[in-house]
Amino acid sequence: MATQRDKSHRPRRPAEPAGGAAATNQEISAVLQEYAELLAITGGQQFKVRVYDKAARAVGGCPTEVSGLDIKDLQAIPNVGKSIAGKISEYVATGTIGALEELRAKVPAGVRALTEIPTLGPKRALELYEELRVSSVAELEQAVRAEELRGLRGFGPKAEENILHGIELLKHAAGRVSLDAAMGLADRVVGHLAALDECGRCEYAGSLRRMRETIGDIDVLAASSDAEPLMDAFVSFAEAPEVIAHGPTKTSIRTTGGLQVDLRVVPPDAWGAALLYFTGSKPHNIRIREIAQRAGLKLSEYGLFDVETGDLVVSETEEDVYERLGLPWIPPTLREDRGEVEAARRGELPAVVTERDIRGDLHTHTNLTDGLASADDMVSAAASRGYRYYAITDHAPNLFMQRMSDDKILAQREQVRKLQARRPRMRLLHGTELNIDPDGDVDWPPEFLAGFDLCVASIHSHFTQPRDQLTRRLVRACENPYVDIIGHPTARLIGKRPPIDVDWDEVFAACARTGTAVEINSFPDRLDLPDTLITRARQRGVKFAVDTDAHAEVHLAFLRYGVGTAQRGWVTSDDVINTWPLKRLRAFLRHRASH
Ligand code: DGT
Ligand code: CA
Ligand code: CA
Ligand code: ZN
Repeated sequence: MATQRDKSHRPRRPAEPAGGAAATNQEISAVLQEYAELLAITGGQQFKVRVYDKAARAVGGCPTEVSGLDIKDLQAIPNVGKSIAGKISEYVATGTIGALEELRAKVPAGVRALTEIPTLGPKRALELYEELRVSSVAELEQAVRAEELRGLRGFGPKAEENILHGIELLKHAAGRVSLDAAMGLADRVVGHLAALDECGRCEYAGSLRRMRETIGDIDVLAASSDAEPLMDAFVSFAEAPEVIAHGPTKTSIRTTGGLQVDLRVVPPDAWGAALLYFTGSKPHNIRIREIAQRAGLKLSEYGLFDVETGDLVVSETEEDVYERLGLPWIPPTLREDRGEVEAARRGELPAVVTERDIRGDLHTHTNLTDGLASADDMVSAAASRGYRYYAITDHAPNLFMQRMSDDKILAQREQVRKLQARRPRMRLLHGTELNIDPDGDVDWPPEFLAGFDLCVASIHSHFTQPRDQLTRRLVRACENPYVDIIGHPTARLIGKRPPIDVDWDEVFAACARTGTAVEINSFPDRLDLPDTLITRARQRGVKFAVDTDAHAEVHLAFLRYGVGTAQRGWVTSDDVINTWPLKRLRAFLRHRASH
């Protein structure tokens, strides 16, 4: 998935690939996506725009490193023909694409600035640019507020509201990137440093370790008695052409993607206190510093000290520090000062769900609809993760562009049976992702729904209905005895589409009453439910399904983000239906249909 960073900071590779680093799939995908958008603005043919768009998604979901493929193998990627394959290899070799540069030159910078607004398509951006002569987001905001759009054809009050909302989203997301973009980079940096002889422990800290939904900058911490080689290796990190600061204990770089990474090197015996400090959050740190103070101690990134003697008390591990303060170790995902310190003190910290607890994925797609891989390949990938069960839930017919039919889904059911015969250790479930229509109805009648092992139901359209209608819509979906899980409940796309406006307490009450699970969707641009709503649902006794909504094999690994989000909502494994043994899960699913 693309990052939330605005596109003006989008990865721009220099003509010479920096330090010979191979382009990542994510980066190539972003370049193809940009090409599609520029084509759309410059009046390129619709079908061509769509092909580039699909190719961008296919590259993003490709299980192998695209930069290592030759022209022939590139064309095996869905929607990548000869011409796109040529562009990809041009990009890998030179760091740019001639045709892309031409398109970039054609589009006025002002229009590109306006398309940063997530709710404004390229066509409308161009119209506004030409009609109003506005060429920046700020100018457009001013024009909307001065009611200058009122005279334009096709821009009613609803459009004004949409634009202003998009500008809000943009401001909110500015400078932050998705969890996945940050995690990929952090893993590479940590791998790069950990390979050095001088490097002891090395971990990322900050908001990334706490799994916040977006990341401002990456904080990497390393333990070493000899910091210099680490700092030197860090500044020569291939993806970082810009060094912001280079010092003996802290060095900061900015990557080609525009993301800042801070490295701090601490002596090995200060590791625990430093990791605790730089993991944050700041409010959490403040709370535990207060506890230290009351005990006559002083806590800093260097350790826990006795105030009177100035002696170091402990600091080697986080556990040491917490323990000396009378606390159990608190998982990083809980460190937001949302009551975790009090709970820890009382010995009431939740045993939050972990990735290891998850026994299967209950929301996944295949290339029968908009997935990129076959059922066979998805099932193999699931099996290699050690899952005990796995559900295939392709889109149902009312999402028209997916062209699902009764025949196709029944044929898939047969195919799943055959795959099952070859997989005695993993139970395959045949399901579907239904569309909750504006009235709360779903695609198929009860008789047909009864044939599925499970049904996820999600909102994919009419996101801006009034609050009471959206609420009723979700409640009705819960009341459908065949709906087992509400998929990506708020329908938000982080930085792109706001969450729907719903009375969540009413919906969660309906979920609890009807035994409908709520999804925690792991896709990095969804993370839906968000952590604060998870807490509210949990307090009402709602059960959760932590799913990936995978559209490619690689997406199955997004699970870590869903689990992290669940942890941020203090969810335990008992709260999550896909940690349960198959028998208990089946009973939960059956119970629904017997209502
Ligand atoms: P971000 O980067 O905006 O996504 O969020 P964080 O939490 O990673 O924030 P960042 O990078 O500014 O700082 C990393 C951690 O360092 C932060 O979570 C807590 C710690 N920290 C930074 N400045 C302070 C401070 O002034 N006081 C305390 N107690 N902790 C701080
Ligand atoms: Ca940070
Ligand atoms: Ca930082
Ligand atoms: Zn969906």
